[in-house]
Amino acid sequence: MPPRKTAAATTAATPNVSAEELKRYYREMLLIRRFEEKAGQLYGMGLIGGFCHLYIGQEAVVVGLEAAADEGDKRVTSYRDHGHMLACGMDAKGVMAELTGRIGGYSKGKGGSMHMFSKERHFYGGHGIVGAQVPIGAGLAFADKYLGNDRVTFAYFGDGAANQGQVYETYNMAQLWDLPVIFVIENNQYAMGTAVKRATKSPALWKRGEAYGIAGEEVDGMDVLAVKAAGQRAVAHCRAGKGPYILEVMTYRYRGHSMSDPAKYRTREEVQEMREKRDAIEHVRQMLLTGGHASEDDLKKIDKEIKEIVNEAAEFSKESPEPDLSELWTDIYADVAPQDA
Ligand SMILES: Cc1ncc(C[n+]2csc(CCOP(=O)(O)OP(=O)(O)O)c2C)c(N)n1
Ligand SMILES: [Mg+2]
Repeated sequence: MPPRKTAAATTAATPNVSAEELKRYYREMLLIRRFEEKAGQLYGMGLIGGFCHLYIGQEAVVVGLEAAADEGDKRVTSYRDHGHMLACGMDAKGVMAELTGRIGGYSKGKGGSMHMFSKERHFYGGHGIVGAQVPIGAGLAFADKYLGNDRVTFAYFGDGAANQGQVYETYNMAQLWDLPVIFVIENNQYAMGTAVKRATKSPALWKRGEAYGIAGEEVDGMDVLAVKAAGQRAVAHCRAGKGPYILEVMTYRYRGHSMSDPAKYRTREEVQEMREKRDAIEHVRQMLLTGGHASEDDLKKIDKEIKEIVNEAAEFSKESPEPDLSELWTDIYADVAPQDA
């Protein structure tokens, strides 16, 4: 990954960002990080079962792209989905309670980490099958095109998923039908224990869209403002009816693939270097401080607010009861076929 510009240079190059916006991004990224740290703790305490894939390190990707989205736009992603839910406005309590398998969770505690949805926030999961969300994303975009509105869909997937055949079938159809879908490749450098360079000889994943005539670009995913700017270009392209767009967002996950990861495929030094030199939250923090947009005290206040939200979510997720056995028989079939989108 190329070295990032200094905080001062980045501020100078992005004069159109207000202090309020910067603070919002700081707050949103911090919420994801603290939420994930808490989820990791609850997992360690045995309160979360099954798999749990944390998003720590990748926060700028989803916060930057949500900053480019409008109300009514849709999103669908993989199992590494807690950050996406929080960033699109889903409630931390409902997400955490789902992780602990409680009735107050988004799927009444019956789905867990990889099976949450919100019709209100246009969040369509949470998919455990690698790459499965990509054709689903194209389908969501197809619905919007069919209905004649100007919504766009963000279909997030990983560098590993980018080697799946269904991704390319989807590219072909999406371009053929000019579907308003943004394919977001979250390139965090690894697919479980496999580094990108061990899995492909053509590392510019976004360029694979060229074979189908799909426009795209690579973005620094540790810079929330760069992500937002690229997101705006992608959204404008889709809303103008020009078809899909690919964003390959270069990022890094600090934690293991899931909570059970022997971490033998990379060195501690590599992770430490990313944390120290490229951290997206620290980057915005420095921009706020050096630009005189916030004081240490202002930031401490934000940190405290976020901690409270996360602690409340954790309390709720412990106190909310487990679903009753009768819930086994509910939410299996839809009562009515959805008519709107
Ligand atoms: C079809 C399928 N094959 C394999 C797996 C096992 N698996 C789960 S996650 C994963 C790696 C995916 O990596 P990537 O797409 O880079 O996403 P990341 O975990 O880095 O976010 C694999 C192989 C699966 N869940 N589904
Ligand atoms: Mg990956």
